[in-house]
Amino acid sequence: MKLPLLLTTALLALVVTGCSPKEEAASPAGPAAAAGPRTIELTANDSMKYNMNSISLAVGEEVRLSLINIGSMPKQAMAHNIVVLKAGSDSAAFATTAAAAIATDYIPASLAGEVIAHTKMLGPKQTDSIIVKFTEPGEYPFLCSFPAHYQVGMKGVITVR
Ligand SMILES: [Cu+2]
Repeated sequence: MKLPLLLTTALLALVVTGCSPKEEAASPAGPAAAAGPRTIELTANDSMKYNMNSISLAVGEEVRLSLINIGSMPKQAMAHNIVVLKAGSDSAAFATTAAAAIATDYIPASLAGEVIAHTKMLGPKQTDSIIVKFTEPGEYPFLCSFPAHYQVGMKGVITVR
């Protein structure tokens, strides 16, 4: 009769300790590090707009760039991605070449060397993310490579300092 009561008390004590906010604050490197890199959430919509066009990062900071297509138009007519290019890349030229690269989901093989990372091409309500880490300061262009979206304004810059 006494053993179950003791166990219950011990478990209760464990739960209380585990939930203590003081403990979390005391060891930020523990659970926080296990959760992975900071996430920057971008949205893309049927008006061909991202929710942000400039992102600032620290040199060496690892982040997850997550893109959600919040639109509802069919994928063949309105899909979105994020393509991050190397600093100094000509993003307008990339967009023009990419528009013809239908077979490779608008990522042109001939310019693959300029691409740091890219998400999948997303239809409505789809999401994808990429993890990036810049070891050099600079201005890194990003864009949506679906035909004509760059020209309408689906582009931006990741500034790394
Ligand atoms: Cu787009």
